[in-house]
Amino acid sequence: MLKNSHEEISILMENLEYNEFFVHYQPIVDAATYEIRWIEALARWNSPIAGTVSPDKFIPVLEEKLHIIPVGMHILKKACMQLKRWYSNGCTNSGISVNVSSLQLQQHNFAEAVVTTLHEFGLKPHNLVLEITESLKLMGNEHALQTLKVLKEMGIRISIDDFGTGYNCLKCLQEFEFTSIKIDRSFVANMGNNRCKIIIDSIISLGHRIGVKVIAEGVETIEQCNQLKHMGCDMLQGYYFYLPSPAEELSLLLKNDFINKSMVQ
Ligand code: G
Ligand code: MN
Repeated sequence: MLKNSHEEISILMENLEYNEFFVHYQPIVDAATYEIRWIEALARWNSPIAGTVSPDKFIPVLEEKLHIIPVGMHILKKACMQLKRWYSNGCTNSGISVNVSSLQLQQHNFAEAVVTTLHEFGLKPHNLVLEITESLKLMGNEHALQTLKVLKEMGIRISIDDFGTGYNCLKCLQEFEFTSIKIDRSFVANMGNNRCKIIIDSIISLGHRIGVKVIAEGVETIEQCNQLKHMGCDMLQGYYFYLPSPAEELSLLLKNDFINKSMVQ
């Protein structure tokens, strides 16, 4: 019986086929209106041997083996293709948010590859957000910072993911003008704790004082939702609103939501 340990996943990944990876989609909503602003593309892996493996387990192995570079691009392309499809079917006007590893940013041609992908699917830079984690590896890497600057100047939004968990988060904010901050879901999960609430409140004020939008991820209950809105959080994401779902499931939901909205306007 496979327990999906780091070693076992490493072995499974030796004969990797990129089409074993697929994408689930989870909306990010406006905290005031609950309208869908962005749809995050979340990588999923269906190993022919081990079945579905959690991203918390397979992403570190992909990074270690540098597979994250082609797999990350594969996910970006799938996500852009799906967004194009939603636009063509009149399902939504939200943009797509894609996770990017700092290892991808270190590639010399990453910015060009992103532009080529946007062109390929007829999308505009403002339709795309790139979510960056692994701040530790990002800072001090001039090429990665330069890549981010180039992408941002083109109009692509850059979000810092899992904020509050990396050692260098504040340094990141000093070195690069991110467009938004995503508060890590571990803070949201512990909002019942007063210290945690103060930390969230402080991240929101900090974000607003430096002119960035603040998103809370991992919102699972109405209490968390109301408190985050009360604290002035701009956008919310989590099981309380939408579970990560296959594109087809979200298509139906987006279409209905979009039709309802256009009828009111
Ligand atoms: O690192 P990043 O924030 O991109 O990771 C997102 C992961 O969090 C996804 O794999 C997704 O399935 C998961 N996720 C999304 N919403 C929730 C939630 O409300 N609670 C929890 N525990 N996990 C969530
Ligand atoms: Mn993310």
